Amino acid sequence: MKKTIFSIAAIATFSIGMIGCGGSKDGGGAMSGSNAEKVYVAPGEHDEFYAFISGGFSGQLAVYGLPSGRLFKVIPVFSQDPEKGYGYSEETKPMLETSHGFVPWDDAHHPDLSQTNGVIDGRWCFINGNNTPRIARIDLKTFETVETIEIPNSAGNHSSSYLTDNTEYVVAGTRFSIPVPQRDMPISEYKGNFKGALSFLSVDKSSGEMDIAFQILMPGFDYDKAHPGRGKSHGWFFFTTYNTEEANSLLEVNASQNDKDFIAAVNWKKAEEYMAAGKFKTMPANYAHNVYDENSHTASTTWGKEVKVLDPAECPGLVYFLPTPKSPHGCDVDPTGEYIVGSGKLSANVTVHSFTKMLAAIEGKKYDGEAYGIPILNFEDVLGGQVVQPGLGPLHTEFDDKGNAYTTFFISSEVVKWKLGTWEVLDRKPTYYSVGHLMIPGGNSQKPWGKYLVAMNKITKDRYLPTGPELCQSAQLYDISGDKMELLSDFPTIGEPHYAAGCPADLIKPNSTKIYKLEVNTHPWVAKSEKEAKVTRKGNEVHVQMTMIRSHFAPDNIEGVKVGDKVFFHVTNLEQDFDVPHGFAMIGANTSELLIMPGQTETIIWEPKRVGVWPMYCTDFCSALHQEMQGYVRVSPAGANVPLSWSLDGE
Ligand SMILES: [Cu+2]
Repeated sequence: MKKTIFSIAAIATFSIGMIGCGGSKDGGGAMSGSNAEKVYVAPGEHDEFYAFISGGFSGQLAVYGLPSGRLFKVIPVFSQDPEKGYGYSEETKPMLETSHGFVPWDDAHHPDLSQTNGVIDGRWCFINGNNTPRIARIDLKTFETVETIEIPNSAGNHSSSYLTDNTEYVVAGTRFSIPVPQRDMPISEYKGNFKGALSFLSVDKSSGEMDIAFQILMPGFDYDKAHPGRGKSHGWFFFTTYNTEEANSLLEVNASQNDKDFIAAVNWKKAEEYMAAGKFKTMPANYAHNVYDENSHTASTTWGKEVKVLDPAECPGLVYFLPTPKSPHGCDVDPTGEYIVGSGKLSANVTVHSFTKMLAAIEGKKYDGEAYGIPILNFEDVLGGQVVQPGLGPLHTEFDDKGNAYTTFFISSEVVKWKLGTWEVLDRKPTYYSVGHLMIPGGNSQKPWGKYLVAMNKITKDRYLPTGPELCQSAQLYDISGDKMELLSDFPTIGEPHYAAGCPADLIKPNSTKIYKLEVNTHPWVAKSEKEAKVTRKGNEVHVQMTMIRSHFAPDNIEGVKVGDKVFFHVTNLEQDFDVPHGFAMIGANTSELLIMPGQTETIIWEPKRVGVWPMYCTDFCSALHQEMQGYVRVSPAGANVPLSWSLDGE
């Protein structure tokens, strides 16, 4: 066993060493004259594409423009963000609620954009949290996270979040199999007892709201990646599995024993039939469903108490296993829906399965045995073709609109372009270094826009100015409009740029929200004008309904607060102009600032601990008199009888 570990480590070290010394062979370098022009977006001009790049272990989602690689916004999703007050303000704290309590961090991996008829429609972006299994939905009108839902019976929510052609479902497959239901049992009894849940969440056509429609309780493998069938394979979903050995320790060796693992092909249309026929079991569950209301600017949590579960052994035709070379990672479906690309990390070739052949094999009932009641098809019967020895360590594949596929190779650190159907390698370009995912705008739909390719790299070594032991991770932009790929630029990313989704800016830009309308604000503590601003006391709770407009708070002098009070600042931004947020900060508050958009109300709690007169101020530079946007709160001793009063300019 030890020998195997050493040899895998040796290959990795050798390869990284090799590419580290390689340097660029792109003639004049990536930023030679014409390439620089291709990524140059003149001041004031807009980029052609949006790219939504996951922040990986930052838990967030970052918005970039292509081709410039400029960062526009970090959208907080699964992690608290003091810059925006997300997860700190009373209104947004519920977004991070889970059955494990308040979880202010996650590991965000795979964004995917909503689709209509297999084409990106620019409405929502979904992304998964791996660690405490969740899926989030971001509204692309406001670029805010508006929903998070926890996935019960799941662990390491990795084969997630991918969408079907009409956004009927977003899926969440468990990476780790676990006891279902969770219980106290010996780990050594893993095999045959642990289960892997594949969850299908329905998405409401108008509101976008998610609901767990059903789960399929699969054998105890690891469900790594997934993609929907599309076009001709619409109605199916494909998941790569590894650890079909069902090992529970030293997986780098023990889960690499089988020559082939599986792609699980799930017929979700069939699942709908079984659900309608009542073939499910209802299991008790407890999961948080958090929804942000745009009018009250407030999130709330409801608790799911049960989940409907299908057992594939009792539902013939629901799931089939396609053998695929060992330890596959990516599971990618081409724009026509015919080809399912399985990338065996430890395989010399990239194996492509044929959907048509799969249907024929199922029709002919040609099986090569079964696993836990799920039929296994013959490898040769479902083989569409193989790209022979294209590189080392294939991970992920995306597609352009000309019948080409692009696969990343982690170990040999390159992107390889190959032809669907003929399987010939057409081009290869190095990445700097150790590429994971790649993204072509629309490359995960029936309609890719095959102009640019973004490679997301794990290691950057000598690519940027050093910043101590921690270097940025990075994306690289390639022009793929011609026969040969051309490296155009590098740009650093936040966290780990795990995966990304992109689309033409025109699908999103015209719908972007500019302000929240004050007249529809239904926040219970809103003050819609300075006249409505007031301070009220309920026991030791002091509620300040404060307004802000360039460049003052109302009120800006408050007296009668005492040590031991809990002061709620409910702050409404009265501005009704685009791009005029105000911030709010209070000295000694054990929380973040508030960043409040025009028309919005947000709340922070301040518990003053010391007697004195304490200032507050606006944190977001809002006008020429931004520095004048300030005020004071007088804090008296606990037993004092200073009456509660508030004023603006003495009134
Ligand atoms: Cu201000």
